[in-house]
Amino acid sequence: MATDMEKTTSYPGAVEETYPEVFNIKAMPAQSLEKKPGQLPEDMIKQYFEEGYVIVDSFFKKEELDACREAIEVLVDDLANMLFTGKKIKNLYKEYGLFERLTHIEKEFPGANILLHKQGKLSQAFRDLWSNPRLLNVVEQLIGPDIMGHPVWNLRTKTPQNEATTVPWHQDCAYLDSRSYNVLQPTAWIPLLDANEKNGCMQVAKRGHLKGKVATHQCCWGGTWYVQLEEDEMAKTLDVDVKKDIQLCPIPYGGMLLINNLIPHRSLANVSDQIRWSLDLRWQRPDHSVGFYELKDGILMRTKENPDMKVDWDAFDSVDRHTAATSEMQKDNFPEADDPKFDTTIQGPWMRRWEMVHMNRHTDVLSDDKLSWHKN
Ligand SMILES: O=C(O)CCC(=O)C(=O)O
Ligand SMILES: [Fe+2]
Repeated sequence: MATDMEKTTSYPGAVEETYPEVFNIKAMPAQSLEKKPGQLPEDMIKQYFEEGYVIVDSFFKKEELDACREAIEVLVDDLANMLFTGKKIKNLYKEYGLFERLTHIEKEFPGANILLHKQGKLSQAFRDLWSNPRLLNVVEQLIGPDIMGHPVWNLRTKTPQNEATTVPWHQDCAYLDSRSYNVLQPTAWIPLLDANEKNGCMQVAKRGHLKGKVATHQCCWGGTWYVQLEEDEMAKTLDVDVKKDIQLCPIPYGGMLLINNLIPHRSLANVSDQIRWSLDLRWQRPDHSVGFYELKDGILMRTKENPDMKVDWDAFDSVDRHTAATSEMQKDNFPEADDPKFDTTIQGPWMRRWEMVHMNRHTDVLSDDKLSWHKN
């Protein structure tokens, strides 16, 4: 029998099972000799499975990403108008361009960037990018011909020196329920300008996915809603050598970073004076759970039998994942925000999967019940 000293506290996110073969080179689909448009050389696909990431320096056509830039300009304009009409800001800052305007809005209404991050509708340009046939051809090299978009996609609104968009070390599975722990869910991280060390590009811990295990995370990091993975834990559980294995991933405009969902990664602080906009989009095979707590399903994009299918975007967009996550987590009797449109907090079920080492304005609305794993 375990003595009190030997008892360890366990959290729902922590599981002992490991699934290396779901994520390592054994999971690489057979590569056909004849390449479809956009497909990458086999050594790059191999690198994805062996190292957990691969940088594709040049992939998109200029007009594909320029369309996303224009869509973001519209989103920022809509946000400015909403804040102005709601008397939260006194100036629309129309004279500033895509890489500065939100920073000025943010100064007058701190958290404006979070409102934009939370808005869950896909602009047409984002839909086109996510289901871009050349991009899906690459995804096919990673997971095979049956492809579903994962419900967690993000527009990163990384204004300069902003804690809320400086994402600490994590494995993406740590945000999902345990059904995702044995599902390969590749992410394409796509910057909308040259992303580099100064403006807060990504870093990965090479080969940290090879154990096939989700390490112990904690919640929440600083004043944010993010889970965090300590470097010591990364070294201990995932065999990462934090001196040698941390890889900076600068990505030029037009390129992308492909990451494995078990690779530890983070984004650096943006110490430039421009906003580091990026999109992260995920996919997986449709015959596995997306692991998103039944809050929102994936979106089918392609099957072997029907590679050119029509994607049902409206059905996907009809569920707002942030609203679903928040209503699941808030105290029943918590006073509703004055106007939910201006609520700059984020909550989600990942907050009850890990030890809550730090509470902040995002976690204050959680019911005790939702934090009661220790009573189980
Ligand atoms: O863009 C960032 O700052 C973080 C991105 C990230 O964690 C992801 O794409 O999974
Ligand atoms: Fe991530």
